[in-house]
Amino acid sequence: MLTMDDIVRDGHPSLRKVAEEVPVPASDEDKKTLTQMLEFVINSQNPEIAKKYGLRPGIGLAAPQINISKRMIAVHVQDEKGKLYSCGLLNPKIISHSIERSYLATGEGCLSVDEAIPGYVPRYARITVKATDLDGKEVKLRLKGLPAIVFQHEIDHLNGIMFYDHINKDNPFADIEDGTAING
Ligand code: UDB
Ligand code: ZN
Repeated sequence: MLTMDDIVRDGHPSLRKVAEEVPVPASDEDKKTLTQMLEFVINSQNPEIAKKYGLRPGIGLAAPQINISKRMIAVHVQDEKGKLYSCGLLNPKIISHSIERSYLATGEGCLSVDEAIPGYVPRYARITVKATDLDGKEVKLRLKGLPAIVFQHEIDHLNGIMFYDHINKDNPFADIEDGTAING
């Protein structure tokens, strides 16, 4: 199983590369990697397993974070109504988005960043994502709230972008225009 030791930290070149598209249907190896990534996020939210292996409770993970420069992400997160988004996806792409923004009221963190970096991270409030799932099926997801934020954070990793790249350098907590705060 994957643990925090498998996750590369800020400064590692993998986090700044544009990751490669994954050929579909996925190879057994790519499917195995993606399944392990999804297992990691699920395990990390299990208090007993997280404590035993010292895992931070993650809601998403991108392949470049385990030093694999391929366009794969895993997400395990609930929206405000308790609807669970639990999936491993290949080649996720934002095909449309709102003009309206949203941001986590607490700011963001990252499994690859050990220190806290304060500030608002502006995201699109609503996105539509197209991707291939672990069964090789094409999926289209319409997302808002926390799930929309997680998908944007993970897809950024596939493009070598870190959350703090989006923080206003002069005033980290500057008002986000057309932005709604989300209380994760
Ligand atoms: C996380 N978790 O998993 F708003 F119930 C973060 C860590 C880095 C703090 C573990 C997180 O934000 N949990 C959370 C947030 C809420 C409500 C709630 C739980 N990531 C994943 C990551 O680094 N992926 O690359 C960072 C998140 C910041 C915004 C979305 C992903
Ligand atoms: Zn991250």
